[in-house]
Amino acid sequence: VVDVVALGESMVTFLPSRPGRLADVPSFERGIGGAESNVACQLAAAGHAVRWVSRVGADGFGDHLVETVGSFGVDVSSVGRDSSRPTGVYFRTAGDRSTDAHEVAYYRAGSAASAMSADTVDLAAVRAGRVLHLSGITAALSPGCLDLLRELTAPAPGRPLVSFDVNHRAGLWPDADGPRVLLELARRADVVFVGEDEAEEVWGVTGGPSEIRAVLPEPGVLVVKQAAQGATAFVSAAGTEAAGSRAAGAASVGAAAPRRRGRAITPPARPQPADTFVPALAVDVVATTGAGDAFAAGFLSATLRGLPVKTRLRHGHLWAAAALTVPGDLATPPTRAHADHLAALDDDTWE
Ligand code: KDG
Repeated sequence: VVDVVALGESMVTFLPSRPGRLADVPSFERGIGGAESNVACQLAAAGHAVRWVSRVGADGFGDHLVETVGSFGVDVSSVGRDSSRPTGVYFRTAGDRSTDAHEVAYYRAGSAASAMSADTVDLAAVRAGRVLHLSGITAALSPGCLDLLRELTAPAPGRPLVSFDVNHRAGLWPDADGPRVLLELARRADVVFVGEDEAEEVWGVTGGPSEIRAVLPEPGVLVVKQAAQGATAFVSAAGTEAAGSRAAGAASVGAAAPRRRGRAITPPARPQPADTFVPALAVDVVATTGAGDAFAAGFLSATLRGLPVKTRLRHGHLWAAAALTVPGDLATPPTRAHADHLAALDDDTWE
């Protein structure tokens, strides 16, 4: 049984040898990046059965990605190779420690992964897990990729639990469609991750977690990440029972609940379910890239284990703390026993 399938583009990543502007950095060290494969690698490192579905070029960088993701124990047998399109790469700078402002230069237009579509990926392999993890990055890659995400998030009997990280990357959207498309996809998912600052940037929502929930009431679980402050989860009674049990494999559920579509961004006039806030851990941040992916992986790991929502948030923070303290995207998550021990500490210790 596959626990989680993650679908998305991964790239060879070039990390700077020293701080400074992209124009000045003389050399870079090779790593790998890709929001969805980051989630996959960390879940696999923590012992979950994980598959990554994507496409890479028939080139050395494609080999490197497949070999490296595979070395975490991720099933890469459904990653397609494209001999006419290259593997994407990107360069980034170290950024400013206090503001985290860094430069990113993508070389991914026309990449092998941008040609993902319902015709070029194995849909049965994509839908075979208990959880399907997707992100808004894929929606921006090409019209075919967007159609694929629409197909995978459409309500369907026996659909896996769909996890969606909004992951707005302003530089990837060729037009002004991003906000509308990301909201449409998020509304169709079961578990949604979004940053508080991200929601402001994309949808202009300034009022914090409750206001974000008001524009996104559909997902059974909505997690609003509030950077160094912490994270708030909203869990709706019906959605969450189904979501939790589907992921944990405790019960079989039928078709996803019918969803309302095409609504304007207007807060609905109905009571919102309770929220749970858990503060983040204070760590010495080395680089924030990949921390959101680590948080999602930790939260999903605890979801797969049927743990309560507060514990899921704590696991998210623990895994994110590991990623925040390394320069690359990927850190080794804490062992299950260690994370369980830390997540069980009392509220005073967590605050
Ligand atoms: O979340 C980290 C990702 O942003 C990084 O690995 C690169 O996937 C990436 C992207 O498209 O920005």
